[in-house]
Amino acid sequence: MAGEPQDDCLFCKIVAGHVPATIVRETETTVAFRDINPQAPTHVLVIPKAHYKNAAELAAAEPVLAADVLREAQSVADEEKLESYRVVFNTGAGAGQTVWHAHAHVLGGRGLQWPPG
Ligand code: D5M
Repeated sequence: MAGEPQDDCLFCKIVAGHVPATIVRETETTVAFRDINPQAPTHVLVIPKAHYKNAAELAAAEPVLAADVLREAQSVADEEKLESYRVVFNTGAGAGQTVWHAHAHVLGGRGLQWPPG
């Protein structure tokens, strides 16, 4: 069911503490941890603790929680002292989504090109 932990979800396992991660922030509703394959000097993933398969499903079901994720992205940027940063929600396999639990990539610490690849 939407929002419930999924046994086969890697990020639900990180939320539960069953898979290790370098956690940089945690709130009642979100967790932020370093990406295992960083694409920038700062590359942190912010996730809702509740399981939704992508950002669109999250925003439709729990808009306040979606806002929590965005607020945490800013908090990560503040902690990492990022003047500029990018927040990315890859949505769908064609856009590069590989983990089917909504997550915001927070990228910064270097110049970022536009358009992205
Ligand atoms: O982003 C999924 C991201 O998740 C990708 O950048 C790698 C990262 N990842 C995968 N496994 C881990 C673990 N165990 N810890 C931290 N980060 C991880 P997507 O947008 O779905 O491609």
